[in-house]
Amino acid sequence: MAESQVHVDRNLALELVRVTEAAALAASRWMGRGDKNAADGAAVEAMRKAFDTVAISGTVVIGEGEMDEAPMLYIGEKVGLYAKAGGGPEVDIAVDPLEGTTITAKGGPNAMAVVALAQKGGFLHAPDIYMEKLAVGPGLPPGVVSLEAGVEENLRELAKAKKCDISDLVVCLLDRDRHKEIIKRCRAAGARIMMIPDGDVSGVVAVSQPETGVDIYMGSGGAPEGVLAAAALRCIGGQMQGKLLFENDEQISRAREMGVTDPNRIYGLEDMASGEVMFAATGVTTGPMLQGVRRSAGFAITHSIVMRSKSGTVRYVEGHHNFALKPAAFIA
Ligand code: VTB
Repeated sequence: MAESQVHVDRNLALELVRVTEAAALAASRWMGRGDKNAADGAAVEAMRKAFDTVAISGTVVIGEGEMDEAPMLYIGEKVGLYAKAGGGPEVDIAVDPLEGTTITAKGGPNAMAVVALAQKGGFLHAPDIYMEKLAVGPGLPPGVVSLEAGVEENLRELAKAKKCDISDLVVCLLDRDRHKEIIKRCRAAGARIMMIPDGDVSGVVAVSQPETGVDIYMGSGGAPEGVLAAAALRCIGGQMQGKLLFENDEQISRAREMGVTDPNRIYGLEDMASGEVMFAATGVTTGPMLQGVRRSAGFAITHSIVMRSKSGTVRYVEGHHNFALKPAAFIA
């Protein structure tokens, strides 16, 4: 293994938490204020600044959009302490500074700031289109569910592997009209359903957290969010498949430019996030995965998760932030 990769592995996981903490702290100021763009903008800016202190030479591969449509954290942007000077470990970065902008604007549950890091070339360069997703937790036979199988078959096979009835299973998916058919078929098969308003990164990750009660994630959501969720599952365990859902030829040719060779390909976990991967998220508003930011005068408490694929260690980090002592860049 290259020297630089050893360095990545040893030192970076906790540094990533500081990046998601900064974004979550900034976004939390906008909770329930009805302005999702302001909430998102604050998270992006704080995350971008926080990256400047992280000892990497990073390239954003999943970000806020193309260079001409996003001022910061755009795809291709170099971030990190060594981004300009060179040196330092070269890594690829996937970000969603505020996963759940509408949730935050409404003060709803389960918004969070998310970052993942991989060795160079480790992430699928997913275009900003929809992805069909399917995920189940760890400890199940490989291929127990598949995007090639129907809803009923997947539920049947999962129930068999879990030695339970289909009626014991909980399917999580985004509450969207486009999911009417899946919902109908799940209900007809006897499964129970948990619909989430937004935030399918944590929806997917929920399959690997037994305390959430979610057995399987189905349905379509953002492709970039799919890659972030894949990074998390690489660390925490579980199975996931993703298929890009192209709506027109322009999207297909754009994806080809980004390296997608087969538009019909079904991606596995390793195809979306390979090699050594790290994942960090900080809660903005409270959900099943993380507590949201709690603020008082000059003080805030954050709750984060950080994990590494190499060790499989999952850490929950509670940060107590004293604004009187914090560098201005981290207080937004
Ligand atoms: C999901 C969800 C995001 O986009 O990926 C979703 O995780 C998919 O798009 O929080 P639609 O909203 O069009 O269904 C978000 O909701 C962010 O926009």
